[in-house]
This record gives sequence, structure tokens and C-alpha cells, in this order.
Amino acid sequence: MAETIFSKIIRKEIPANILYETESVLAFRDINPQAPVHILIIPKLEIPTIREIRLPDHTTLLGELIAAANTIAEQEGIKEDGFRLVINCDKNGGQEVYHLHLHLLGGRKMNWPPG
Ligand code: DGP
Repeated sequence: MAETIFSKIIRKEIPANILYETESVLAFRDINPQAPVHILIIPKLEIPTIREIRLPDHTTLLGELIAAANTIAEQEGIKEDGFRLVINCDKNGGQEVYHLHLHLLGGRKMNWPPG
């Protein structure tokens, strides 16, 4: 699958508000925030959707993504009150960018069902 805008963000070819970076994970503020805190957490590895996740190949990477969410939630001051992690998958899931990413949303009470 063709690379997305997120690959350009990983290579620092286009700007993003980067909050967290390791060898395998990058996190930056969503350009179109849906909550006071809305951060995208992505693997640097190009994985289009969550459907491509395979174990054991991606076990460590998945752990790193979740650990990054906790670290960033703490940095952003939303860990104590709670937050939401969302992964959209393909058209029915509302995915627009085909590079796997977690949405970290917080700073307000989230609604359920999500719609
Ligand atoms: P999704 O619908 O789950 O694929 O979410 C894609 C998100 O990516 C959407 O909330 C907007 C965000 N986004 C798209 N392009 C850019 C960009 O160039 N920079 C940043 N920071 N966010 C982007």
C-alpha cells in the first residue's frame, strides 16, 4: 500500500507537533482535534490497518504503543481522570489515514455510544 502523510511526518518532511518519540513510536497532536487533548500515536513501521497486526511479530510494538499512551496521558495531565484510546479500521471504522494509529482523547467526558 502507498505511504501516507504520516510517513512524511516520521521523516520530518512535514511539520507536526511531536510530543513523544522512540525508535519505534511517534506521537503528535491531531490536526483536527476532537477533544481538548487529541494525540495520534503511531508505529514508525508502515502498517496500514489493525487488520495487518500479527503475533508474535507485532507483540512488542503493540505494548510500546499502549505504554506510549500512558506516558503521554500522564504528560498531558489526563491520566488521573481517564481518557479514551480509539483505533479506526477501514471505511466502516471511519479510517482516513491508512497508517495504523491510536487516537488518544481526553480532557473532557467522552460520550458512549461513540456514533
Ligand atoms: P483516522 O480517521 O482514524 O484515519 O484519523 C486520521 C487523523 O489524522 C484525523 O483525526 C486527522 C489527522 N491528520 C490527518 N492528516 C494530518 C496531518 O497532516 N497532521 C496531523 N497532525 N494530523 C493529521
